Amino acid sequence: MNGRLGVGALAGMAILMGACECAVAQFGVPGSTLVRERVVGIVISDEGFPVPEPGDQIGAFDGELLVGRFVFEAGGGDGGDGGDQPGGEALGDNEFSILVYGDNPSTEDRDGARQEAVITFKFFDSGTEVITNMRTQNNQGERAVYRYRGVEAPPIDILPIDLTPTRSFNLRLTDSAGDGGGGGGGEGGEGYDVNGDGVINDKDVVIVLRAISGAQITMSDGELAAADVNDDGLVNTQDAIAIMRNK
Ligand SMILES: [Ca+2]
Ligand SMILES: [Ca+2]
Ligand SMILES: [Ca+2]
Repeated sequence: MNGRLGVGALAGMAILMGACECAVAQFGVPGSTLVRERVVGIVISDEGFPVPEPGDQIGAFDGELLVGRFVFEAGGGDGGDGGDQPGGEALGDNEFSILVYGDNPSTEDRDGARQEAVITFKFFDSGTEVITNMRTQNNQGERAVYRYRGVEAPPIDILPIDLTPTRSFNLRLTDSAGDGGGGGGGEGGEGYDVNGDGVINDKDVVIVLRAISGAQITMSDGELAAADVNDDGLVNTQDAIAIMRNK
């Protein structure tokens, strides 16, 4: 009985989906709050990865919660769901501008990104309908950790200027399962940032190697915990290798 109902429902869904000519919003529309931060940058597509095309999307997430979205359009720009550019400047083909909505502290529900939460990004290729993880990088090409610091800005339509703070990060498409998967890597690779400076680079590897070699004999519990990036209770070469792979 249930099985038959299930098949019927699936068939109905398939018909509905087939009939819908509208652009499917793969990442949905994030809830809008007045706490905001804009992230601008470019998408870096290594060989074998999709290149942004009109209809493709970037979703910004705090954990599972969608907190921002950008839709690529022909001739730059976005899908008009809040990522709109101040002054209507056109964006380059691989440029993005995402408005990331923060949690409204006066509501009980989590309706946006939490302050200092690590924001992760995913890319939706509308041609293949494949979703690919993205890595946050700084302008030096180092892997960076984006922690949310949105502020409550007055509504844009009241003031002629946009007071939304803007931060710059580039997003590199990656096949790394990365985010939150497997051990202490944590969302967005924050666990690999041993010294907590927002960047995952050789400095973090060096700290772990120092701890292993005994060169740095006085490490606080906090530093030791940070150095144990795969969270197995030991600080050893596996942690150093994990950082090398994820920087
Ligand atoms: Ca809230
Ligand atoms: Ca670091
Ligand atoms: Ca470890």
